[in-house]
Amino acid sequence: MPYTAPSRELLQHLEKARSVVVLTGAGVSAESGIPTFRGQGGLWREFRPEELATAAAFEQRPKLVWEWYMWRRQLVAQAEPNPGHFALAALETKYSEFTLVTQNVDGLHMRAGSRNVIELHGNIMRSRCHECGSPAGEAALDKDGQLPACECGGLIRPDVIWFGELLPPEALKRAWEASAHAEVFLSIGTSSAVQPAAGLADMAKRAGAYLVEVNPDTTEMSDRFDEVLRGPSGAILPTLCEELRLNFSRAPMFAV
Ligand code: BV8
Ligand code: ZN
Repeated sequence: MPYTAPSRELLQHLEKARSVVVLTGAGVSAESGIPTFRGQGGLWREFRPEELATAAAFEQRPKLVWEWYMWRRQLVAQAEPNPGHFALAALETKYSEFTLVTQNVDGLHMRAGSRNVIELHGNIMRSRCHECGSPAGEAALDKDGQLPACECGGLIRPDVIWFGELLPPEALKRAWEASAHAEVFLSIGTSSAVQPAAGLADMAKRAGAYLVEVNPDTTEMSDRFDEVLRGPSGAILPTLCEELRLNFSRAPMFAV
């Protein structure tokens, strides 16, 4: 698929910047075989994510919601980081202040070697109690369909943030602070449809950052970006690294 090459202006900004913020969404993991939320692959059985990723859905149909997450967990377990993930890990090494804010819950950025990662929406491979919030490791629906329960009696759920739930305050504060000081803000593989994550781009813009969108399609915020690179992140981000003379391997750079 043809894609837009980074402009000279963007390369100059990236050469001179001290602080860079990247916001990623499901599109970055699409080339790792994980379906996006709102693309054609986003459906599971006859449900849309917004119908299942809520506390109400879990309270009403915990087994159905767990089955959706078990299906996604095995997709994540089989997935490998793609060149876009590795390119972001390489990009991070170039800056003293680099923050990768992700809406994704698949952990692929850390597996690719990214270090300063903020998981705004949690992590699908972890579980926690829906009542008391205690961490519950990787507790899951067992093969007989038994729902995992906490000692407090509450049901255990995936450790992700559902619609209508507050984001982890510490993570959100760090993401806001980083965006308010960004000199370059790259929004990659997100439809910019979900708040408060999508609002980070506006914060960076108000702080005078150079805003770049990397996405094969237009999004509801495309016209607010200084530059849009139309195409898949798995192709565009390695090109960006090559233009910045950053070499990167496809293997995680740090033993994790
Ligand atoms: C909150 C974790 C305060 C779970 C997710 C009414 C009532 C309650 C809340 C609201 C309301 N109205 C609005 C809200 C706020 C709501 C919201 O924003 N709703 C939207 C839908 C309108 N937000 C919340 O509820 C947040 N909490 O606001 O709390 C509050 C509390 C009570 C009442 C009011 C406010 C919580 C939001 C977090 C929800 N959890 N996920 C899970 O994963 O199971 S969100 C979910 O959407 C994922 O995390 C996902 O990452 C995120 C955003 O989606 P994208 O990542 O952008 O994915 P998408 O499929 O949309 O797009 C993919 C893009 O990639 C596309 O553009 C595509 O073109 C592109 N692409 C495809 N291939 C490639 C590519 N790009 C690059 N390369 C490729 N190869
Ligand atoms: Zn509990």
